[in-house]
Parts: sequence; structure tokens; C-alpha cells
Amino acid sequence: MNSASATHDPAFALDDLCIDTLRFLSVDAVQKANSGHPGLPLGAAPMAHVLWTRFLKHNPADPHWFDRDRFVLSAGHGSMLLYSLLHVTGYEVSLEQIKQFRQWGSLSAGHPERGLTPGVEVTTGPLGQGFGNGVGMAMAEAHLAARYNRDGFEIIDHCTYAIVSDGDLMEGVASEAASLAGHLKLGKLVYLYDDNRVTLSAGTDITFTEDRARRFEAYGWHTQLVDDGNDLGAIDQALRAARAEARRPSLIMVRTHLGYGSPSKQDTFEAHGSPLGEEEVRATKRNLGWPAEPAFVVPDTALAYFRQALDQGAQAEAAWRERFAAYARAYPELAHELEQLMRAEMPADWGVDIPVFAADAKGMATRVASGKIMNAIAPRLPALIGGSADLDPSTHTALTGLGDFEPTGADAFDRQGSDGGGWSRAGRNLHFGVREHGMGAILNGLAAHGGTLPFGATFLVFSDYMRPPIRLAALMGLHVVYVFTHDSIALGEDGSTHQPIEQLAGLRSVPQLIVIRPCDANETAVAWRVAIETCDRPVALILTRQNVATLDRAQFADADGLRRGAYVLADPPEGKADLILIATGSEVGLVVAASQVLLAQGVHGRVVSMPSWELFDAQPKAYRDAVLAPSIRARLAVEAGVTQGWHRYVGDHGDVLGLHRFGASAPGDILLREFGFTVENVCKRALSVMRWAARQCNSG
Ligand SMILES: Cc1ncc(C[n+]2csc(CCOP(=O)(O)OP(=O)(O)O)c2C)c(N)n1
Repeated sequence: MNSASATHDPAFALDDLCIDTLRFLSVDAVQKANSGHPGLPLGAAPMAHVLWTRFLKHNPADPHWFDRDRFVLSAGHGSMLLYSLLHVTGYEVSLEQIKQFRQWGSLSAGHPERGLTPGVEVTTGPLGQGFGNGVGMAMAEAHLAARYNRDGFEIIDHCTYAIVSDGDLMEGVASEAASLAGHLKLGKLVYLYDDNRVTLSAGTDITFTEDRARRFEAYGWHTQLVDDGNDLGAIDQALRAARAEARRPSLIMVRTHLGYGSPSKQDTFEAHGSPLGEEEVRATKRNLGWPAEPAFVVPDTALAYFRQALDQGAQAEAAWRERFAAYARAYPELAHELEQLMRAEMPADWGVDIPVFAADAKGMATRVASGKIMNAIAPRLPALIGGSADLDPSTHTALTGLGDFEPTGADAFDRQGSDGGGWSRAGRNLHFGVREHGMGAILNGLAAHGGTLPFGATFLVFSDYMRPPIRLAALMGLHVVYVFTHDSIALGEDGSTHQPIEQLAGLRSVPQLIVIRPCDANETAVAWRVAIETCDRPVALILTRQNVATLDRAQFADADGLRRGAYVLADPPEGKADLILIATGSEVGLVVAASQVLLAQGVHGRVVSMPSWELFDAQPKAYRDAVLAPSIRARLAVEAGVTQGWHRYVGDHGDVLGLHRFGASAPGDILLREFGFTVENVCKRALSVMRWAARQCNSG
């Protein structure tokens, strides 16, 4: 610990000493890194101090204690404020780590990263996302409390706090999430708005002049104004009032000053995202009565005050554990189930009811199969909750009879869209409304909170509206399942606006995201198994609107091959294959049919179903070579999307039948025909690729 006796006036209040400790730890770290954002910590330190020392229920020695309050620094660029708070309150973030801000291998990354730094709940930085995450966390808390608390046993009872900034409130995702949070009456959601009226490049007067209080009131939030961001009493009072407000989320608008105390940069965007500069740091310290040297001063008295969090946290957690033990005696089964949820463990029998689908040439849409599978899984998997962005009848993601998540005691309202089982906080069907971006951010919050395994559904084409939170789910390694239906031009008449073309390629480009496009009902069942079992990353299921044949697995390889990403579905009945036909999803049936026509012409084709590139890429080379035999260079991949990336699998001598343009409005079967997804065209392309490969081999 670097300690020094501050050269303050002895009358200098302890609170002020603590606040300046946070301010200058942050400023010094940014200055040392010569990179970062000093403005926010200088202005927002007082509200952070009041929240963290007087309200936040947490145990720095156990950052994963389940009933802790959640804190999100949505304005992630102000990360140094969070690292300072974590350090002084006793998390495993040493002063040395603070001094290594933004350096290779340090715990204090440029923006807060979940999983890297103890005490960081979610990765923030892309503005607006943390705002949405907090809503998801508050939903998780409300849901688990409704399901597991019993009279006298408030086992789940915590708040979600965030510091949000101008940029957060400007981003559309915050509006979506705020609208839903207000509707859902999430009373334990409390946001402090760092209302400093300056962003990265300007004052907000040139871009952001709406009446924020009235905007949030219109969403159904409880709003309060604190005129002076240094008025600790007013912040304290506002937080108390927010906590007392049980039926509305709270926005406390705290008027602050970006770069507070900096003589020449306060209230200017120059204080936002660059170090103040050595000279200005000295001037700011002088201005606020802080010792100019050394840097990284943490006065003993301030540290002792902050570190009370350790004792208080240990006591709070111990009391909770005692309560939990009594709860477990009174309600052993509930307690066992809740313990499993908190540990993210799955009941051993979660998958026993997953159906096996009989071979059927007419088949069913994989979205329909998915709906049946989800409904077979959900009763035995209490963690599974979720919904769609107003598309339940299309995405088939309703969990029938498992209740609809709604505000408790809501006034009578139109109950269309019920999935059965009653409207309450305990409902496992979440209705996101037409808010894909908000849904994505909320799913991340639900997953990060813990105790839930969230899924969210929409049409594949609208996954574009969710890309930022999908990326963050992958970055954080969150277990979220996306159900994206209507997965190709074959969706038909809705036309080019609704027909995904480049979305599969886009999703496959996200590191750590697993994308699975099953070819029939039984592959869909295995895809769901993989989605549930893959706990350390998100999984996107890509499903058809139209029927696809349910393959006869006595004739074709077992659907369990999906687990390996790609597998040989069928080899020629005799003789060596001289062609590999690869396809995903609905195009697998097409290449199966084409292979049979080709066989009649004496062409021996191997059919490979390749539902997931990511799962296949993770296989040992020997397996990959066994499926895509290097000796067979004539390969044709077929997928109703852009061809980008497929050459990795078909090689230099191979070909890809895909799409190089947007779709069109017409019945799906007509579109497939017009765009060349016919048996005849697959055969033609296959024969041509065989000729080409043979020529290349001969000339080579
Ligand atoms: C989605 C997104 N767009 C742009 C940025 C780049 N950016 C970082 S901070 C910032 C300005 C934010 O201003 P404000 O929220 O008021 O923060 P303050 O200036 O108070 O620190 C911008 C544009 C970002 N982080 N996220």
C-alpha cells in the first residue's frame, strides 16, 4: 500500500478525503498510462463514494456472493473510477495493478472487463450496453426472488445500481431497455446519471437537449434531480428515496462537472478522453488541496474508511448464509434447486424428455422442432428463461404453461400473447417487445447476474440489430442462447428486407460465438443439447421457417455427429467418393437429393452435413481430414447465403453455391429455383467442379 498523510486542512472531512483519493488515484493512473479518461472520475467520484460506502451491499473478499448488489459502470470509459473503488474497498486489485492501468497483462484494462478484474460485473465501454445489462440484472433478481423467496426468507434481495452518462442515454439501446424497465416496474434498479453535459467532442447543447427527466418519467421511471454533484447529503437523500421507491426504476440526475477541479479543462471536452497533462494534474491537485507528490496517494484514514467494506461485507454475507441454511432446512427442495442455479449447474436429467423425431419426408421446420425441444427441456431446466422480440408465434420460442414475466400487481391489461401459467415475476417467458438491441443487452445482464440461462429470439435478418450485445456476450463468455429463425431466402414473400444473406457470415466472424444451423429436427435436438451444455460462450441457433425433411437416421448417420460441427451424413454405397457435397441447414436435403441423381450418373458423392464451422474447427485434424478427405479435391458447398469463408472448406479446386445479391419477394420455392438452389443446378455445379478439379490435378 502506498500511503501518505495528506496535507489537508485537518478539518477536511473524511468523505472529501475519500472522494479526492478516488479522483487522484484515477487521474494519476491515466497520467501514468498516458491514456484514458480523467474527466468522469473527477466529476462522478462523489456519487460513487456515497453509493459504495453507504448503500452498496457487497463483499470485496467474495466478489461472487450471489446476493450482492450489482454495480455497473455503464460509462466504461471512466474505468479508472471503478478500479479505484475496487482497490480501496479491498478487492483483489492491488495498487500495483492500478499503476499498470491499460498495460499488457494488467487487471486494469482500458475499459472494465468481466472475468479479468475481480468485482467487474460486466464488460462496458460500448455506450448504452451497461444500461441495458443493468435492466437484465434487475429482471433476473426480480424473477429469482419471485420463484425462490418464501415468507420470512428473503434469500434473493438485492439492487442493481449503475452510473450512466450522457453517451449512455443518447444511445438507442438505453431507450429500449429503459422503456421495458419502466413497463416492468423494476423498483430495485437505481441509476445515477452523471449529468455533466459534455461528451467526447462537444457540449451536449449541440446534440442532446431533450428534457431527460420528462423522458424517463414518460418511460415510467422515478426521477430526481441533484443540483450539485458534490452535495453528498443530497446524493444520499436521493439514493434513499430511490431505494424506497418499490414500483419504479430510478434515475437520479446528478449535475456534475467533467474534469471537476481542473483549472483549465473542467467542463471542456479536453477533460474527457486524454490525460490532463503533468502540469494540469499538479494544478488540479493544488486546486483541490491534494499533495502534488507523490502520485497514487492513498491516505491511511481514507483507506481504513473504505476497507470497512470488508468487515461489513463479510458480516452481510455470513448473515445471508445463515438465512440460507435456515431456508434450506425449511424448503430443502427449493434450496437445492436454487443452489444449482447459483452455481450454474444443470440437473442430471435435464435432457431426458428431448424427443427423437421419426423419419418423415414432409418433415417440419427446424423452428417448429426447436419449439418442441425447448418445451421438453424447460420443465427440467429451471434456469432456462427467455423470449423473443415480439415474434413468439413465428420463432416458436414460447415456453408453454411456464408463465409470463410481468410486473406484480399490474393493472388489468390486454392479456393477448400469454404463454399460459399466469402473469407474474415468476413467469419464465420474457416479452421483450420489438426491441432486439435492448433484448441483446438484457440477455447479457440476465446471464451475467447468474441463476438464469437466457435465450432470445428474432428473425435471423434482425440479428443485425443485436450485433453489439452479441459481440459482448462472446467477449464476456456469457452463456446466452440466440434462436434466429427465418434463416434464408426460403422464407419467401416477405422479400429482400427480411431475407438474411450476409448474416450467417457475420455471425461466424464473431470470435467465441458458436453458430449452428441444423438440417432437420433431430439435428435441432442435438443443437439444443450443445447450446445448453456449452456454458462458457453464447450459441446461435439458425433455424428454418419452411419444412425440411426429417432424415431417416437408419439410412443416414446419427444426428449426434452435429456435436463435431460436420460429419459424413452419407457415403456412396460402394466405391470411393470422388466428390464431397457440403451443406448446412435446409440445403442438406438438397445435396442429399442431388447426390442420388449424381449416383445414377455414376458419380460417387459423399454428403457432409456441416451445421457449425466453429465446432468443426475445434476438432482434431485427423477428424477434420476424415470428413473432408484431403484426397477428394472436388468439393461443392451449398448454402443460401453469401459464400464468404466457404473456400476454407472447399479448397482451391472447390466451388460454392451461394448468393451474391439480396433476395426478392416471391414464394420461397420460386426463389430457391430462381437463385439456383435446385437439384439440377447442384448436379450441374458438382459435375463442373469435378471436371475443374480433375483438370487442375492433371495439370498440377
Ligand atoms: C457506442 C459507442 N460509441 C462511441 C463511443 C466512443 N466514446 C467514448 S466516450 C464518448 C463520449 C461520451 O460522453 P459522456 O457519456 O458524456 O461521457 P463523459 O464525457 O461524461 O466522460 C464516446 C463518443 C463509445 N465508447 N461507444
